[in-house]
Amino acid sequence: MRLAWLALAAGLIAAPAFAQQGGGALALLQAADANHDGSITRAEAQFARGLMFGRLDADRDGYLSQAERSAADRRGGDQGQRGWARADANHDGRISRAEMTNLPYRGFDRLDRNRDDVVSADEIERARIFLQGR
Ligand SMILES: [Ca+2]
Ligand SMILES: [Ca+2]
Ligand SMILES: [Ca+2]
Repeated sequence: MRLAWLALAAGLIAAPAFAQQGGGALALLQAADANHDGSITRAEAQFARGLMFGRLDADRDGYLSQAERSAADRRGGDQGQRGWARADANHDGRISRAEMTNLPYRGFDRLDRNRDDVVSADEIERARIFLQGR
């Protein structure tokens, strides 16, 4: 259960390869809250994913190459390759910023229980309680 929630929270903004360890998922949630109002809008989730793309795109050519994805997988753990294959919508072997930001926001959608396109403070709190195993 705990692991599932961790993956879910990471999936809130992360593309597949970034399941983080320990408190990483909560840190991701908090980092996504760009205006620090305690809730995360879909736009904030998209923005956070764009930032992550920027960090991974080491040569800044606007695409994640195989080598850049491998580096991310080494940092981020295991669930990488399948997710990357899914992300490459036009099958050109590299992931564009649009392909990454257009990936489904499964974690976001799961946390946003009332479907208002905002993960509210109490929806985050619910996730936090699960993540901390209480
Ligand atoms: Ca916010
Ligand atoms: Ca690149
Ligand atoms: Ca592509």
